[in-house]
Amino acid sequence: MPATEPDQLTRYECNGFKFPDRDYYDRHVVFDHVVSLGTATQRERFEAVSRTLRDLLTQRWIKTAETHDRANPKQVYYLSMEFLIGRSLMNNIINLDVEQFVRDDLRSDPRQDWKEVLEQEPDAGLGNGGLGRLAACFIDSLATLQIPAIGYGLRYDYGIFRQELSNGYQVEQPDPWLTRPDPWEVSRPGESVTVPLASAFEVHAGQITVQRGKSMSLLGVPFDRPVVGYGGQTVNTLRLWQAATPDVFDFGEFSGGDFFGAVSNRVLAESITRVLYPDDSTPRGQSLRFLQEYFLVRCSLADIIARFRKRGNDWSALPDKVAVQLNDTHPAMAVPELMRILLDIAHLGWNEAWNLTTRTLAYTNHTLLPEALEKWPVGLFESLLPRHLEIIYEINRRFLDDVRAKHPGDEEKLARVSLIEESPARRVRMANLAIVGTHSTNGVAAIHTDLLRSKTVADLADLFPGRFNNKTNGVTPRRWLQLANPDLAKMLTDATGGGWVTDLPRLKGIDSLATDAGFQKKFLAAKRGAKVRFVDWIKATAGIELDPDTLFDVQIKRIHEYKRQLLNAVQCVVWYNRLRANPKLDVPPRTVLVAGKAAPAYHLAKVIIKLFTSIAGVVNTDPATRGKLRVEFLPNYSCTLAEHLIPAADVSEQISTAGYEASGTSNMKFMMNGALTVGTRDGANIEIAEEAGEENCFMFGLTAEQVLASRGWYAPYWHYENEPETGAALDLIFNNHFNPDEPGIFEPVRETLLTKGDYYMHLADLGAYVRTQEAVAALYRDTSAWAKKAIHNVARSGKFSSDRTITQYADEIWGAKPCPVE
Ligand code: 4GP
Repeated sequence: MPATEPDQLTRYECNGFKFPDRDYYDRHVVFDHVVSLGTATQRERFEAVSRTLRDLLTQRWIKTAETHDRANPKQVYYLSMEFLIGRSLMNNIINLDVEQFVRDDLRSDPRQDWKEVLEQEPDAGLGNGGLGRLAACFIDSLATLQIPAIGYGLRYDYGIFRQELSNGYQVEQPDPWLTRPDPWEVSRPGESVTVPLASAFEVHAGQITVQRGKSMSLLGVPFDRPVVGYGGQTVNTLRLWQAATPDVFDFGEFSGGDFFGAVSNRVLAESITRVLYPDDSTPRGQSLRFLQEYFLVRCSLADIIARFRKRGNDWSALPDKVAVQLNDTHPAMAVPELMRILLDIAHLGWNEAWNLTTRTLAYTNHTLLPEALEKWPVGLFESLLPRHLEIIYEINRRFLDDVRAKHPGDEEKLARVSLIEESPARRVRMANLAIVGTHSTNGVAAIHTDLLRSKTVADLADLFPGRFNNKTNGVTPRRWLQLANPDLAKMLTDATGGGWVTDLPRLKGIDSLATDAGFQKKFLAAKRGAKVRFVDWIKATAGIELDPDTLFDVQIKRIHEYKRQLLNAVQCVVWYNRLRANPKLDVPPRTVLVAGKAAPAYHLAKVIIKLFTSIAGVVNTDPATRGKLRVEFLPNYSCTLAEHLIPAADVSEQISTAGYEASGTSNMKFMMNGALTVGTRDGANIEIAEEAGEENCFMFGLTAEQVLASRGWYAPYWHYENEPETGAALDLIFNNHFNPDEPGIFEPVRETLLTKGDYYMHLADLGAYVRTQEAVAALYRDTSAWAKKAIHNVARSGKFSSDRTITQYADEIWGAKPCPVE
């Protein structure tokens, strides 16, 4: 190994980056792992590649922080319990724009297997679904737009569980993603934060037991990950907190002979960031989660305020220098915590503290499902955070006085808007706290914001009409197009002259090529290339063999009744029946691909997975369907799986009951990759159809108004009894056709769809859905007509870049501007 000084190792310079010699990489292989170059594993090579790239971005990372400290701009802080970032290696290569360097140098190691190297990186699965992935897209856009921003989250030891299938049932396995060193993160114990609690606690099965009369402190240790903006000018930070204890080791207990007691506090403290709650849109009652939320808020605000003061700012400048966005209600304790800081530490008066707090904080709502709106027992606050409760009571007292003055005598309104729910038990309503304590409440798609305003929190929207605003979601084109779909990306660059990666509306440039036969041909070739890549990958990683020359019809998302995977399942059975009745039925061969995780405690969601695997087991072996219909449930849905599958999709299934999906974001990823949406008029599907043109989508089903209007009289039995195909498909499921060895396991499906009234109105939409799928099949026969619509979708997807979304947040909520790093 040559003992050269780092500077002399510089080989060439491009884009302001000094590229190290491959020696850097070799050194990381050898010295980080103490192995010879010849014997290093692919995992060790992955770490060495990543470390070399981290070396490369380090200077920009330091410079970014220094520039922000010096310029003292308004800084954005994104607080989120979830960041579903996935893998970082390819994303950083693309955003640093160093693909050539990597190809020429880092990949010239003859013993390296690049595909294997990429597979070594675990997905950082620190989130459940949409909300967590949105946070990851947002920090990418913030860095790309050169907006000074820090994401704050938790460094869970275990991310979202790994889903295995056993006899077709979901089995949850732990995801210890940090068992090997993570090459991207930097721990900064010197910047740890103390988190005091009024009572000590014990943890058992996600619940804490408070031990009164004894207080306790935790320590938040920050771990930083680089967030590289496209082009590598700005490298922002994602700071994840890990829980520890300030008194690592109790020498008193140890010398007294209690060896286990001496480290028990440490074990207890670490349990705070042990696991991500695997719950999505279901009740989140577990008290350990309450502590996690407080821990995130306490650490992040301490850090924010320390930085704000270090830059020499006066307290009164807080809203001019700091914008804190609360990703859902999970970090809503930021309201009383910031008040506590301003009252007890800065010693400001109530009115000034309140004014600064509300102008600094803003809140995003991500769901209308009432069961997902968080409410924490007053008792938890009383024993652990009494000062915060005191502040919440005082906020509420003043707020209710105002409401009383505006609406004298309206006690019911008062009860509805109060921050405290009185019965059945006294609980703090976190959504009300977030709306009252911030200057902005936004929904994530136009229809969602309208429903939020007019239905979910109508009273509060009346009281604060100016606070409510819409920010339709977006996704980052870096990961979801450039990285995920290299063939299409290259085509788009050739056809538009480039620039779309940071200015997605430029894709409009290909709109006029939608009817160009040559362009269509290239487009279809890129789609086939993506299919082949996916087919190869899923065979290598999951052992599933698929035919790329079939229509790929894809539904990927958390399994939930409102997302209506059941509608898809029943539809598959309808087609199966048609093919059994008429094996010569002329339909294009279709592969229905479904993936998603069910929350471990959500029984029906797990039954839905078993239904798909059971249908697959029968349909895929029946000669009547051979070469015509294939159903496959893909295990362990993840960011990485989505990156492989979305480019390969022909059809994007977005079939939630209208009025229930806040936005959806996979719908946008599919659109930019040229899949046609089969969708209800829900969430961002509506805006997708507006942009793409109705004629380029397959919209069907009840509207949100129709769903609401028919609640009183809707009768699923009518459909079961009067629509022959509906009845026949359901009977096949109920009569154990797909599960002869486990009779009765689909009774919960009967209960949901019939006995309990089909709350999500699957059967109301089934007929229209099947007719829509007929139209899909007919269009797919006409390759050119299909390509034309798909190209229009890509061309018109510009609105759905998270760069647009973040620009709107920056302009309309945060008042934040880019701060270029020279
Ligand atoms: C999700 C919504 O279900 C989805 O419609 C939306 O696109 C996404 O947030 C991002 O805004 N909600 C969650 C959640 O993930 O945990 O509530």
